[in-house]
Amino acid sequence: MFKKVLIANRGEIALRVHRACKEMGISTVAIHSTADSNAMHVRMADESVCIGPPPAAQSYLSVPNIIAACEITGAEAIHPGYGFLSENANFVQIVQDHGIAFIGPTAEHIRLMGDKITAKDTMRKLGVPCVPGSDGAVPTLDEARKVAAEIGYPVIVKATAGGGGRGMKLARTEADIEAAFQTARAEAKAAFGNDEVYLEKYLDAPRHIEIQVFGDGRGKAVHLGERDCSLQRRHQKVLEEAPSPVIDAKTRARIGEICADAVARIDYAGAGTIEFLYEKGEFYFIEMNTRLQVEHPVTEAIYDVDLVQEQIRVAAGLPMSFTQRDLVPSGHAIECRINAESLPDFRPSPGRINTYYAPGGLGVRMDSAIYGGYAIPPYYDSLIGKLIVHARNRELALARLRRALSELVVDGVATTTPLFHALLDEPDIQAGRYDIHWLEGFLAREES
Ligand code: MV4
Repeated sequence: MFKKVLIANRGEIALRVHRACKEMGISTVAIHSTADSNAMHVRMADESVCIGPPPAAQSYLSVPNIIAACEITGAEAIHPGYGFLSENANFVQIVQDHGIAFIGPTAEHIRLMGDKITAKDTMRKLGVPCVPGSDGAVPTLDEARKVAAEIGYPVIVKATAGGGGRGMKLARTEADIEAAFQTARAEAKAAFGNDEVYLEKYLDAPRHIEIQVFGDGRGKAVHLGERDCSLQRRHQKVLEEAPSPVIDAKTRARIGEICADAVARIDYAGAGTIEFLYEKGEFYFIEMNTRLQVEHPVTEAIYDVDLVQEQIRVAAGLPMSFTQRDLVPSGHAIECRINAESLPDFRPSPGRINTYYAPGGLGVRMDSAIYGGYAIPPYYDSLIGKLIVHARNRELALARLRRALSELVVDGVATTTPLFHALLDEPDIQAGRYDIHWLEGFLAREES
């Protein structure tokens, strides 16, 4: 096992990884920008290295500075967390070229899934159900017209290099296809330096359901069920839950086995998430994320596993600590993303926190790196904490969430906490009756 791990991230996820390391007897190295000298992830780590000025491009994204921090401290492995360099294949290659272990999948797997056409093609060949669409790239407007007529309107034009909602254009009818195609290409070129696009049948009102998978890199893999992440605003998840209110045990086993089998056959290593749109009882693959996700704690709660410790084990060449038979979900978990943003417009509200009181009690987990007196810097993501509750069933989890939210105190900056109180009062939320468009509709109704 590694003796020392460098955590190439900040905030709550850096702390999350630190905690996993300490329980495994591993010493930790934090990296930080000059804006984060007083951050909790730095204070809690065994060692820390300042790697640059506040802008992420010169600190948390600076590959040479991170490699240097490893060499200075003698860290044998890097955990990337989520965001920043976590899905950067070139970074993974450089890390390994320096004799450092990357806690995550191979550069090849990251590259494969980063190209959305290759990802979809690979998954389709592995037996994963996909959204009907073009076979690969659509190079010309003529070709786009032809494919769209075949699959039928509405269609969506997506960038091969996109993902997470970036570089997508909807064409409701034939009258929209020219603009959708040209705009998607132009935006993809500008954003990713790659104007390749593909077409899919547009699903009107699906849910976003993602399957957690985990591989040992040597042909063994398991699934840990699904998370329902349909409640999003501008492609940012707001609240996630597991299990999904609309997936039963048989459906979970069926899609879970398809996903576990797919990643086993490509020798996938570590944690991964296979994203689906789910509509009228059918799953449609859209993308795979080759990292630990923000919402991983809801899966940890119901499966009673530590996904970060498992990532570290596999990266160190050890077998997974469970088999599929060991993985039996129990109860229901819900996560709320607490952002330092002011409602109703979600404007970032960095600044000093006066008082912080974290909720607690049975079935409550608060993953956060804030503290009373901490100044939230304006340079990074506005996520300041995740409140995760777990209870025997969904109704009890909702009641526990209401109780825990009412205990939370973050004084001095605006947060998204009031939104969750409002959501808990909604009959649709109480009934689990929502799709990927529900939240935007709710927020529009609240505005007026
Ligand atoms: C779609 C879709 C409808 N049909 N693809 C947005 C993010 C990216 N991961 C995929 N996205 C979508 N792809 C087809 N064929 C609708 C969306 C979408 C969405 C998906 C998940 C969660 C929230 C969403 C909000 C708007 C659109």
